Amino acid sequence: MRNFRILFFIPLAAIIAFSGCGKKEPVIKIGVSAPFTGDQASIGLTILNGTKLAVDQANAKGEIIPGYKLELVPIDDQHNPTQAVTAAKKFVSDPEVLGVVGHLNSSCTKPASQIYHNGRLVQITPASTNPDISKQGYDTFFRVCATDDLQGPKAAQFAFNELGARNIYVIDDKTTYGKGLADEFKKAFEKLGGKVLGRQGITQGDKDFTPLLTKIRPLNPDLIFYGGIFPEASLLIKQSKDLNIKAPLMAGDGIFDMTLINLATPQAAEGTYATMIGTDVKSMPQAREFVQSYEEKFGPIGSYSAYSFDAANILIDAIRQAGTTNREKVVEVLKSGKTFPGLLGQTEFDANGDTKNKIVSVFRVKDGKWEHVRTV
Ligand code: ABU
Repeated sequence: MRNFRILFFIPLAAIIAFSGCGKKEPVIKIGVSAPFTGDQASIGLTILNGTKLAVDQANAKGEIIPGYKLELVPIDDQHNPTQAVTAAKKFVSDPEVLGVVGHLNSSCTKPASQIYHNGRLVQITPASTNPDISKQGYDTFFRVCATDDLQGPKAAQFAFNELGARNIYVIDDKTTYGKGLADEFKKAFEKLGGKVLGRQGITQGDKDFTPLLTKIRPLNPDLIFYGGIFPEASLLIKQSKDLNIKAPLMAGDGIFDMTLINLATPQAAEGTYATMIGTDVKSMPQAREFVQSYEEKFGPIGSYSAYSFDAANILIDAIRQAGTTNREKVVEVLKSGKTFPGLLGQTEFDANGDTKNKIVSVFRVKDGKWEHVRTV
């Protein structure tokens, strides 16, 4: 019996080898990197899922370049700049990778962008909003969302003009994004005539903000502005409510996630404000099909689902237009000033790789959900 098996398997292996059945189909790889595990995973996964949906749909529709299939290569950067640079090096060293969607955190995107530039590999970030990233002169860098030099002032105008805030306290998480956004907010708020009662930096991963909030309470601010991401924001909200601080918390896109509400508790999160770096995608008729397909596969759409879907589709379109697996040609298509239609409207990149769509929306937590207030 054993001899029979050997006699059967050797010719079968030979047939597979010589017929080409075992040969790998040519692929074009799309990298995607963000925190897929850890405390920021719920927003990082919206980037993975939005990109995956775009890649799956492109593969289902047909070939991008005749003979090639798209393959998604995800790498978890754990919102750690060193890991992000390692991920960028891995993508760059694989000649089959023609572009990357990522990263989430500006503190990751900024150092990684140099690696992509050296490797002539296109990077499109769906979420990193620090404005300095696109001022480094890297022509491989592109971004589909608005930046914090718009988001900060728009938030300040909303706080001053619409919420009537005059005396505020500013906290940030000392990251490229958090500090940068808080700086932009503070500058614009003071220019409007508002007063900043104090400012304090915290560290990502900190859990107890009671000493800081106890210091803030007697100042009686109208609003607390936070530059940072939802894990720390949710604790700031919960602990400020526990201390009976009346001031609502306002922050940028980094807190626009259902996890913030769940972690802070819906009761404590009620009345929290967040700006978002684009429109209210979910309510747009042209996004209905996307929302349905996404939710069937992954559950409710999240903060960067639509942004990463557009970023991936723009990248795929650029590869299709380049018609070759040469990275430099993909860069050239994206730099050419072409317009790419998508959920976020017509995306056209400026000379620095930033989208010309400069839209910021305000959301507020109402009845345990994020509610679109208006586009500002
Ligand atoms: N834009 C908010 C989260 C990502 C970042 O810019 O760091």
